[in-house]
Amino acid sequence: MYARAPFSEFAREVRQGLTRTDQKTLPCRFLYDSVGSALFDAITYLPEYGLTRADIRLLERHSSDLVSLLPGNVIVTELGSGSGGKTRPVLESLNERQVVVYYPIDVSPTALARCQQELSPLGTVIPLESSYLDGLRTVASRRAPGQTLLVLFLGSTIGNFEAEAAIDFLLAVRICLQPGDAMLLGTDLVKPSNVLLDAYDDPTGVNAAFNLNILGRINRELEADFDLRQFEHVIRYHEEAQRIEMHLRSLSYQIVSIKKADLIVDLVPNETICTEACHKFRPEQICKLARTAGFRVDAQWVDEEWPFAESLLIAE
Ligand code: AVJ
Repeated sequence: MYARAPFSEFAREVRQGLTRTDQKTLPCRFLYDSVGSALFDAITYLPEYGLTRADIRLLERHSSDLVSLLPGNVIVTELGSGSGGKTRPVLESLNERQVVVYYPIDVSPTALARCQQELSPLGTVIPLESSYLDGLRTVASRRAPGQTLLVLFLGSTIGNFEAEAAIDFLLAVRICLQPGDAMLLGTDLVKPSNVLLDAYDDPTGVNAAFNLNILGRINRELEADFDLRQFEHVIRYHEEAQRIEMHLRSLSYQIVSIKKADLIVDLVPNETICTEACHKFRPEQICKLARTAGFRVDAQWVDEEWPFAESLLIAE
């Protein structure tokens, strides 16, 4: 009897999501292989998708205010830095008053390499290729006495967490911090549903390609035979839950084999696979979330053009 190779983390999570009896799912973090990251980059340039530009505008406009609210010697870390494209204004403002030490945390080694190359002129950049919390624990263990830690969590990535999981995540971050440490939290705000639907289902089809790519990735990395042309990109907005959902809808009855997950999946017409949930917030909800996790909110900046907020959370 031959011993099957252990499943990769990707294979395990794909099995788990596609064998669910209620709603089939795929974890959204697997959207970001090199193709997916490039497609997401393209999404951020779309006229319909204002989130990233709002994030950047607020950071450019308010980084000096932010730095002026932080005492003493600050070290900076970023959860999910990517190539650090948005972080420059924060480091530049800090650089005006101290030597900058910045720990970008990301799972993508290519993005971290680009981040180090681009931001090293502003100070010491120490990339950490790890999960958010493991990386944060490493940074917290390296802080010198009297140093304040600033954690950047930008781009509304917090929106991918379900409500309970968002609290649990912020609590886990809080545990790694000391009173007085800071977290800058970027959150996309509630806005009219037609604006959101256009942002996640743009007429150019970039979001659709970003979504379909997760099936392409499974084909490439897990030897599967998904026919991407038999799936359609679908966006649902649950107004009450302030939640955008990205789905792939099966256009026919299909049987798909995923060799490296030792799995055969069948999909009936119109059945969907949910690939991402993006929660939107109201400013006061962010303050409540912060308080629940042991932070007070010392400042909140909201973009006029595209409702998005940067909130400065201080560990209590
Ligand atoms: C990277 C999670 C912030 O929710 O807007 C963009 C991802 N999904 N288009 C978002 C995304 C579809 C994006 N986040």
